[in-house]
Amino acid sequence: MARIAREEMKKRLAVYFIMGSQNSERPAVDVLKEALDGGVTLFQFREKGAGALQGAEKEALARQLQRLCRAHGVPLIVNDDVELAIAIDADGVHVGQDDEDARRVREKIGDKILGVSAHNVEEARAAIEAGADYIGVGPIYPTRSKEDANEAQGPEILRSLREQGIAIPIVAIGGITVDNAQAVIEAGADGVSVISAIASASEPKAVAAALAAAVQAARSR
Ligand code: TZP
Ligand code: MG
Repeated sequence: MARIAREEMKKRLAVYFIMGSQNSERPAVDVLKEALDGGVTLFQFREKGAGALQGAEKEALARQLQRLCRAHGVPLIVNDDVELAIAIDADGVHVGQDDEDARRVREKIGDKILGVSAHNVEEARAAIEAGADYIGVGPIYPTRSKEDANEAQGPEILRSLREQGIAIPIVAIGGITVDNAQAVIEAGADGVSVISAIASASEPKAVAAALAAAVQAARSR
């Protein structure tokens, strides 16, 4: 397998759903199933924070979610756990600035997808240099889903990165909803990444479909 092509990566980032068992009152499998039916294009397993599963339980859930993703032809990315990603042969890994060094992760995962969180142009350039396939930029809007989140930067950060020549696929994250999704695509993101908009929705399928429609509409402007 070769590294994912830039255009394919951009397409895949359209509706990037992130979830762990801690993000919903409902079973993660049920929520993901509905979200995939609604049109999620990429999934990240992010088992983190109070009450997060560990060890064999974490791996078992990852494998269950992976089965669903595969049935829908949607790649599964593992957050900050290279060993798990390799053990289950996931499609990729996402790391933050405080996680394992992106360059080392690239060495370990070969051609799998590598995503790196970046908050400014320096971090974006370093991520590209380290071999990232995409960067996650945020929080764009205030979020309650990440305890140690930085301050919200607004869609302007996306515009600013693009103006400074950052051409790598970008997914925006943090407080994104159906109502503000178009604004972040218009500012320069290739897709939107959400936890609560889908994981806390009473109808995950409808929200995923609405996000997909909003991204499509903004892209074709
Ligand atoms: N990184 C920056 S903000 C965030 C992460 C993981 C949480 C996004 O969650 P939500 O519920 O979509 O705001
Ligand atoms: Mg992290």
